[in-house]
Parts: sequence; structure tokens; C-alpha cells
Amino acid sequence: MTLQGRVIRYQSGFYTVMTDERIVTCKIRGKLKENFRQTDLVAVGDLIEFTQLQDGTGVIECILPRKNELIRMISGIKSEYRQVLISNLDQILLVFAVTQPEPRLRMLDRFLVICEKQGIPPLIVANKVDLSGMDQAKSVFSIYSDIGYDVLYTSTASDIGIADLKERLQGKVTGLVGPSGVGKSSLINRIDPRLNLKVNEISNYNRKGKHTTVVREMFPLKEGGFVADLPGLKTLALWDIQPEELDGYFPEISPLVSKCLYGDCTHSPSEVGCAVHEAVKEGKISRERYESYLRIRFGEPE
Ligand SMILES: Nc1nc2c(ncn2[C@@H]2O[C@H](COP(=O)(O)OP(=O)(O)OP(=O)(O)O)[C@@H](O)[C@H]2O)c(=O)[nH]1
Ligand SMILES: [Mg+2]
Ligand SMILES: [Zn+2]
Repeated sequence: MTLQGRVIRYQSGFYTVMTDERIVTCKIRGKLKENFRQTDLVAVGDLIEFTQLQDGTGVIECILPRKNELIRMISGIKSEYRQVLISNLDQILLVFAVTQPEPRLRMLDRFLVICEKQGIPPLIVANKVDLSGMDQAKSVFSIYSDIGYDVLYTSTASDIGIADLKERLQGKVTGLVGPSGVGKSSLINRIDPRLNLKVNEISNYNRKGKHTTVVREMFPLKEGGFVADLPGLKTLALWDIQPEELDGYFPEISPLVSKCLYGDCTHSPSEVGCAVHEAVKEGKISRERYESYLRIRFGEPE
């Protein structure tokens, strides 16, 4: 008999699959593996079909088409390995602290581009507002709400925005990304204390260059839905974005592009008649966002 389920955990060749009724440990059908040496055949988040064996374990027979996926390319000796960190996300929480650590907005801009490219709705979470006060927090993050992104201000220490966040996660598959120490695990624990994730721990899985012994996991929430902590995402490269494509991933830039004098305008400060650069000079586009755009477009490191 074939059953359907969702992969919620992977470790050392074993997949934990959740169906409506139970949790089953599965392996992949051997013959499926042959064609997939350069990528993860099955990823956390995948909806799959499996057959159940006498001993209660299962064998994954096929993977249903993915709605989206977060990919990391890992360079090997002979070729590149395409690691699928997670699939079928409904949204991504981009978590930053207002302070401690100081927000790395250039990283946030890169994450936003990845979300736009993958078509996964982002929700920006500005955490630790207890440390800065709401006014200071808004002065930093309002440039994002101004261009149409959702920004939620939270504090796990003084219980600000937690109820809102809980509502946003309910019934959805959510990935959390953001630098170390910003409070991702603390937020998840506030949403569902049963999960009891370790706080203040330097996460050491997903280290750059490793893809053999990783544990990847998403947690079912008490109120429905799943959350996945994705700490390795800071190394996620913008590996497959063409320069011209980038315009479309900056919502404040894309409407101006048709007003540039030349059709092949790169919007760099040296271009003549560039509507984007003009808007920056007039203060209509944030200078920081424009800098992020140029860095990504011209391939400079963050
Ligand atoms: N003042 C304050 N401290 C917080 C808040 N949220 C988390 N912290 C503290 O920030 C530190 C880091 O929190 P974590 O939840 O471990 O951060 P993380 O994002 O999961 O970090 P990594 O797992 O390393 O990626 C801990 O000491 C938390 O107690 C907050 O809202 N306000
Ligand atoms: Mg953590
Ligand atoms: Zn231009």
C-alpha cells in the first residue's frame, strides 16, 4: 500500500515522514538514487509517497513536485553539489535583531532577493525591540515597510509581537533565517514552548563545505504548521541570478527601469539618463538599498 507524507527530518540516510496519523522512518528506494548523484533527491519539506514494510519502517517511492526549494551549491573536486536545504515553504521569516548584534541590512537585502526569486513571501522580523525601543527600531526597518514588505517588531524578553507572530505561523510551513544570536530559537520557543530549542548555542550544522553529516529538521507546531530553523543560509549564494533579472527583485527599482534612457542601462552611477540613480539622488530610493543592488549586480561580496 502506498501512503503519502511529508519529510520533516533527515539524518544519515534516514527520513522521518509524517502522515496524518503517524510518524514513519523511511529510506529511499535504491533504484531512485541512481540518477541523483549531484543533488539531494529527497529534502526536508518534500511531500512523498512511500510503502510501508512489515517492521513499520517505510520506503520512499516517489517525490511529488516541489512548490519551491532553497538551494545551496557546494563545490566539490569534480563537480558542484546542489544541496536542497528545504522545500515547499509557505513563507520565510527574515529575523534580525535591532541591536546585539547590529542588524546586517545588506544580508537582509540579499535574503529578500532570494525570496523574490523563489517566489516565497518574506516576513521581516525585527527582534529585541526591548533593547532599542520601538522608535529606534522603526527608524531602521521602516525603509522595508515603505517599499511594501511586511515588518513585524518583536521581543521575546518583553513579549512584544509574539501573539502576532504566532498567528502568522499557524497552519503554514515557515523557514527562519538570520544571523546567529538574533533570537530565532528564542522566538520559536515563545511560539511553542514544547519545542524547547537550545538558545544561545552556536549552531554547527550546515557548516560551509559540509553536506555529509547534516541533520535537517522542521518542527510541527502545536497550533498547526511547521517551522524550520535554517542557520546555514547565510552562505546561500545568489548563484543563478542574471544581472538583468535583478531589477525585478527590487520592488522599488523595477517600476523605474522603463524610464531609463537606454534599454540596457545597468543603473550604475556612471550611466547617463538613469531613472534609478536619479531617484536615489532625489531620496526616493534608499541609498543603502541601491548599494545592495549594485553589490549584487556587480558581484561584490556583502
Ligand atoms: N534582550 C533580548 N534578548 C533576546 C531576545 N530574544 C533573544 N534574546 C537573547 O539573544 C541570545 C541569542 O538568542 P538565540 O535564540 O539563541 O538566537 P539564534 O538566532 O537562535 O542564534 P543561532 O542559533 O546561533 O543562529 C540569547 O541570549 C537570548 O536570550 C529579545 O527579544 N530581547
Ligand atoms: Mg538558534
Ligand atoms: Zn538605469
